[in-house]
Amino acid sequence: MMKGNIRQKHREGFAELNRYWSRLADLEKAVEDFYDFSLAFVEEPIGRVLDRIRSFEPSVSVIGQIKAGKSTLVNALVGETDLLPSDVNPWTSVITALHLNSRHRPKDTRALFRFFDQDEWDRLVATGGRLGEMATRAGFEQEAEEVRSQVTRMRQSTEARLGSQFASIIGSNHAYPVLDKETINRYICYGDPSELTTGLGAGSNDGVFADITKSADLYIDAEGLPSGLCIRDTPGVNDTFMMREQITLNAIQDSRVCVVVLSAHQALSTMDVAILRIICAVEAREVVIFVNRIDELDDPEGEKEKIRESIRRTLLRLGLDQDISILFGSGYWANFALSDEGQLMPRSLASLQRLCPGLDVGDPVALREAAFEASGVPALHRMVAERVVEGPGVAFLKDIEAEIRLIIEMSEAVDSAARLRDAGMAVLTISQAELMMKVADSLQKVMVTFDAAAVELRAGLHERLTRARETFVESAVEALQSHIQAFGETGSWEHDPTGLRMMMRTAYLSACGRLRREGEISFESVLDTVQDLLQNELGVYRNPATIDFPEQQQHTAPTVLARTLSLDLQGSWWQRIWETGVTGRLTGRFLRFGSAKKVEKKYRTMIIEETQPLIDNLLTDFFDPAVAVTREIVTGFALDQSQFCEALLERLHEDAPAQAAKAPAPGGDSTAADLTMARRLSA
Ligand SMILES: Nc1nc2c(ncn2[C@@H]2O[C@H](COP(=O)(O)OP(=O)(O)OP(=O)(O)O)[C@@H](O)[C@H]2O)c(=O)[nH]1
Ligand SMILES: [Mg+2]
Repeated sequence: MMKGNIRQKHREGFAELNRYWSRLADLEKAVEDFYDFSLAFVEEPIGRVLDRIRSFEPSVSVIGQIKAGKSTLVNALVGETDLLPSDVNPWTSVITALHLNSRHRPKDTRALFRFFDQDEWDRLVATGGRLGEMATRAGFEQEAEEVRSQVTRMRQSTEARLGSQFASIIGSNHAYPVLDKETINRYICYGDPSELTTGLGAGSNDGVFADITKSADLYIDAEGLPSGLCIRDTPGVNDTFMMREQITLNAIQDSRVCVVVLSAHQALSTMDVAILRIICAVEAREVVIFVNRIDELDDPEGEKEKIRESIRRTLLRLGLDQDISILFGSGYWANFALSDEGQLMPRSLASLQRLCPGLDVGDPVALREAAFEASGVPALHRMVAERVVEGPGVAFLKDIEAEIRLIIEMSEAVDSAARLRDAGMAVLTISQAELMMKVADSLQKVMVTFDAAAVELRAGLHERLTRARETFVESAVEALQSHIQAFGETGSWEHDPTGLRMMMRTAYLSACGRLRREGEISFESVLDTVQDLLQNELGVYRNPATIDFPEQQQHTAPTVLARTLSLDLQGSWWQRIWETGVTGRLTGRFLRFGSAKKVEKKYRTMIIEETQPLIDNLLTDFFDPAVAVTREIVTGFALDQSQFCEALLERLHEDAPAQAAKAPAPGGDSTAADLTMARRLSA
C-alpha cells in the first residue's frame, strides 16, 4: 500500500512522456490503416515511416564525477532500486543503456554485453590509454612509460584471468534472457582489481569482464514506464586512464538530454573541468544539472542557494548560464522511499527532518513520501520528460508528419490521374521506359551537383578548422614567450584551449548549416525536374505549394570537442595526478620549458599533434556521416518521386493502352498541348 502510493507518484513523473507516446501510437495506428488501403507504389515509403515510428527511442545520458551517485540515481529514475551496482567500492566502468519497454529487444534477451574487438583492445594498450598518450606529448616520457606499463599489466592480468576464454569473447557479445544482479556485476563494474586475480569461478566474480566490456544494454519492461526511452549510466568522467572518455562522449552525442550529476559537498568547491567541458560542448538547453547527495548536508535548504549561486557563477564565467536548469536531491532518499524495507541513516534522516520541519518520522508512510518528494526524482522525471518531448519528441513528430503528407500528396495525385485520363486530358505519348530513363537521368544530375557541393563544403570546413588551429598556435606561443620572459624557463604554464574549441565548434556548425541548405537546394531540383517532366511529357500539372520537403537532420554540436587535451592538463593537473593519482610512485614536477629557442617549435608541434585527431574526427566521424545522412534523405525523396512518376504513368495507361499506342505524335505543338492539358492534380 505504502509502496504502491510511492510507485504511482514515481510513474506520474513520466506523465508527459506517456502522453507523447500515446499520441505517437495513434499516429502509428493511422499510418497502419492507411497502409492497408494504399497504392502499391507508396507501400515502401509507408513501411519506412512505420519502421521509424517503431524504432524511435530518445535517450538521456547521466554523466558526472566519480562517486557522485550516478548509478544510484539511474536506479531511482527507473524505479529499480537494486539494479545497477552502486557502492563505495565498485565503480561503473561501462556505458550501460537501460531500454524501457523497448520494442526492439532482441529475442530472448534482457541483458546484452558487448566486448571490445581485438583492434580496440590493442589500441588501448598501444597508446597506454589516453593519459599515456598525452603524457608523451607533454614531454613526460618517464611517466608515460609508467602509465603504459600499468595498462600492459592490466591487459596481461585480464588475459590471464580469462585464459582460453579471452580469444573467444573478444569482439563478441554475451546475451542473457533474464536480468540478475550477479550477471550484471560481472560486466559493468570494477571491484577491487586485486581481488580479480583469483581466476574465473573463484570467490566473487564481480567485474571479471569489466576491462573488456565496451557497453551494456539492459531491457526493462514495466507498467507506467515510458515506452521507448533509453537512460544511460556512464563511468565517472574523471576515469583513471581516460580510456573510456571517447566512449562516454559518443554516448552523449547520441543523447539529446544530458543529466550532469554533481555531489553536493563538492559542488561548491570544484566543478570538475572535464564536466564543464562537456557542458560547453553540448547545447545548454539539453543539460540538466542535478546536485545529488543533499542528504549529506546538515542544512540542505540553506546550502542550496549557496551551491546554486556558485554553479551559476562558474557557468556565467564560461558564458553558459542561459538555459541550464539546476535541481537538488538525493538518489539515496529516492531509493529508500521506493523500497519497502530499511531505515534511513541517522544523518540522512536528520537532514530530511531539517528540510521538512513538521514531518512525523514515526509515520512510515509520511516519511517515505517526504523522502521521495525531497529526493528531487519527481522533479527530475518531469524535467527529463519535458526536455525529451519538447526536443527530440516534437522534432520527430514534425519529421514524420512531413513524410506522411508527402506520401498522401503522391497517392492523391495518382488517384486523380484516372479522372484526368477519362476526361481525355492526359498526353500518353511517352513510354514507361522512356519516362523512367528521363527521370533517372535528371535525378542523377541532382545527385552529382549535391556531391560536388558536399566535397566543396568539406574542403571549406577543413580549411577553417586548420586556420582556427593556426590562430590558436600563434596565441599560445605568444603567451608562452611572455611567460618565459617573466618567470624563466621552468614553472607552471597553462594556455586554455577553450577558444580553440569554440572556433572549431562554430566552424563545424556553420558547415552543417550550409549542408542543410544544399539539402534544400537538392529537394527543389528534384521537384523541379519531376514537375517539368510531368508537365512536358504527360501534360500533368501538380501544385508545388502542396508538396512538403522531408525534414532534415538536426545537427548538434560535436561532443568530441570536449575530449581532454594535454593542453587542458598542464601545470597543476599533471602535478596533482603524479603526486596523488593513479601512478602512485611518481612525484610531482613542473614543466620544464628548455631553452627559449626550442620552445616555439616544441609547442607548435605539440598543439598540432594534439589537435590533428580532433580535426580528423570532426571531418571523418561527424561531417562525413552528416553528409551521408543528408544524401540519403535526398536520395529517398528522389526515389519516391521517381516511383511516383512511374505509378502515375501506369495509372494513365490503365484500360487505355491501345488508345495511347494509336495516338498521333503531337509534332511541334507540344507547348500548346501542355498548356491546354495542364491540370491541377493534388487537392
Ligand atoms: N548519502 C548518500 N549517498 C549516496 C547517494 N547517492 C549515492 N550514494 C552512495 O555513494 C556511493 C557511490 O554511489 P554510485 O551510485 O555508485 O555512484 P556513481 O556516481 O555511479 O559512481 P561511479 O560509477 O564509481 O562513478 C554508494 O555508496 C552510494 O550508496 C546519495 O544521494 N546520498
Ligand atoms: Mg556508477
